[in-house]
This record gives sequence, structure tokens and C-alpha cells, in this order.
Amino acid sequence: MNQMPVLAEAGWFAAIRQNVAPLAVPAAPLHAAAANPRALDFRDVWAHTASHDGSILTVEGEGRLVMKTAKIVSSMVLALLALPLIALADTTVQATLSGYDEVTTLSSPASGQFKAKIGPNTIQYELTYQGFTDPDTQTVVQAHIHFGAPGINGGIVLFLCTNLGNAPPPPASVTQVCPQVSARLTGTLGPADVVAGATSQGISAGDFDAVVRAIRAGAAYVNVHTAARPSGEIRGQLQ
Ligand SMILES: [Cu+2]
Repeated sequence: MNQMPVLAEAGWFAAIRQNVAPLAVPAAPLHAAAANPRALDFRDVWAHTASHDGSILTVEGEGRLVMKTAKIVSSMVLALLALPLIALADTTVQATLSGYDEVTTLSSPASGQFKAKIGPNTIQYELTYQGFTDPDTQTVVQAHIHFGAPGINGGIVLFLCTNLGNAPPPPASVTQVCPQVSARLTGTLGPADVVAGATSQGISAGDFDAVVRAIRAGAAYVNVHTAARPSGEIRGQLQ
């Protein structure tokens, strides 16, 4: 292999490395090559960028080899540049609901699960609950996300369902009915759905960003209320 394409490749490779370095992606072979550009060899490029299907080794002309190597390395660089975007993408939070997490602590046969995906200005959620078998407690009447740290009760910030006619009015989205014994509810909430229930705690109506910060900080919980336990029968801290 002669020196010309190797040197050209090394300079180009060093330029790519400049772009990649701020991402702090481990790339030991690339660093080694940049520290000593003359040591860079296509075999290194191939070994660290191509799939091991051997296709590169079958290329006949060096020009084509450079082109093909460049394409593969470009794909790799694009993939590396996408990493910060992936890191900023949707966040998933969840909670397991039981009477043991209520304040005051309760013994209830019921249980529940909550999962949500937080995106820009949206919370896509799924709430399931079951086991409300005690005749005194089996009627679910409403469910919410509250603003409160573990072991502390706090105000309502988002409605998940209600049968009490207390749903937030438009422009909030329509609040669905709570099935009384078991349910799988899904929905999407946004800034217009943030109610004023936690105003005295510093989250005013519509302050979606504050709600998301609270959720991410572990300072929000899901609460399912029943006729027998109007302040909540099963609860789960979002995390
Ligand atoms: Cu509630």
C-alpha cells in the first residue's frame, strides 16, 4: 500500500476526530491513529468501522477502497453525532401503586401500575389497576398525579380519570371516566391539563415544566381514590 492515500486518509480522519472528540465517545483506535497519523492503515480503519463481512477486502482499486472506507466512516460519525439527540429524547417514568405507599399507610387488596413517556409538552401514560374486591372499597372514583415527595401528601397537578364531575374544564383535554373495579387507561396530557391544585406548593395551573421537573425529581405520585378511601387507596411514587 503506498503512502499517498494513507496520508490523505489520515488528514481526513483527523478532521473527523476533531468533530467527534467533544462527544467524549470512547474511540481508542481513532485517537491512536490521530496521535500518529502515519501509523494509520486501512486495515485499522476497516477493523474498527466495518462489519466483518469481508466486503472491503474484496475491493480491487485503492480509490474505491478509499471511497468505500469514507462511506463507512461517515456513517459511523453520523451515528456518533446522533448520540446526544438520543440522550435528550423521551423519558420514561413509572410507578407501582399499593396501599402501603398511602399517607396514612393502608392495607388494601388492590394494586396498580403506571407508566408514562415524557416528551416535549406531552405525558403519554398508561394506568392499570385491579383488585378492588372489598365491597367497601371496590368503587374507584378518581385518579390523579399529585405533587408530593415520598411519604408526604400534596396537591393534584394532573387528572387521570374521575367520576365525580370535578374534571378540569377546556382547554384541558377531556378527562375520562374511571372504571370502578379494574381498568387499563391510556391518555396524553399537556400544559393545558395542569390544574391549580398545587399552587400553594409553587406549581400553578399550566406550569407543565414544573410538573415534569417534579416527576423527574421523584416528587410526584399517582393516587387512585375510592369511595371508601376518598383521600386515596393505592399510591405509587413516580420514578
Ligand atoms: Cu388524587
